Amino acid sequence: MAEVKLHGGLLSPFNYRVVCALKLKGIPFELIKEDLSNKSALLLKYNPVHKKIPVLVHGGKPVCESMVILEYIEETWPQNPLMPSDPYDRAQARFWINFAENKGAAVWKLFRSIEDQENTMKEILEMLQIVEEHGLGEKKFFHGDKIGLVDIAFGSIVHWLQIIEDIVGVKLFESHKFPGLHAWLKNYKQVPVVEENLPSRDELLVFFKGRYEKLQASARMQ
Ligand SMILES: N[C@@H](CCC(=O)N[C@@H](CS)C(=O)NCC(=O)O)C(=O)O
Repeated sequence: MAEVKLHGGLLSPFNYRVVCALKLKGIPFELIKEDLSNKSALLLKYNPVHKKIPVLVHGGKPVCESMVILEYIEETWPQNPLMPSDPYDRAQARFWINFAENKGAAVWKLFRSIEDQENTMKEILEMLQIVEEHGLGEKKFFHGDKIGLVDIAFGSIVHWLQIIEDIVGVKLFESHKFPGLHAWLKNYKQVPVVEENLPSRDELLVFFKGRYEKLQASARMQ
């Protein structure tokens, strides 16, 4: 099998998506940890447009953007499918992946920008409400009984949101408001690959708190 390398970082939610998909498929890979304050020449070569992790390199060919990488993994290694087989159900899954990518951006905005936090929090609550009402229904996972790409897309958003909430000092993802999503998160975290690879809350808190303080200090200087 052609060599699989992942340029990433252990605490990145986007990297985590790729690790989950590769492990669920049983694909061996080498993780190349990038220092984002001093990006490697290879990362810049492989992702010259965004210069971000994760980048999957398969047989020397780079693929960028976490959800694009996940679809590539799904198409390249069909074992243990992470997308539904029915075209209509696949279209639904893509709808929710697209929703996660567009609306989930508010979570990263809450962390990165101290401006307009009230509106950002409103956007996050709206996103959670929509997923609660329309995304999951009575299902265990988004696709039914088994974990799939939509779960992986939302899993990173919701787990990291809980860390960001603690750092920013707000509480949005409350269990009485989003009981369906809380039940889903419990199921999601019980999947062995998810549980074994999800960075711990403490590690994430220390790392992201440091970054948040730096971001705030530089915003105050502007
Ligand atoms: N939309 C991208 C986001 C990737 C992303 O934001 N990666 C961050 C790490 S979590 C990064 O590489 N940041 C470096 C930078 O912005 O210079 C994806 O899904 O892959």
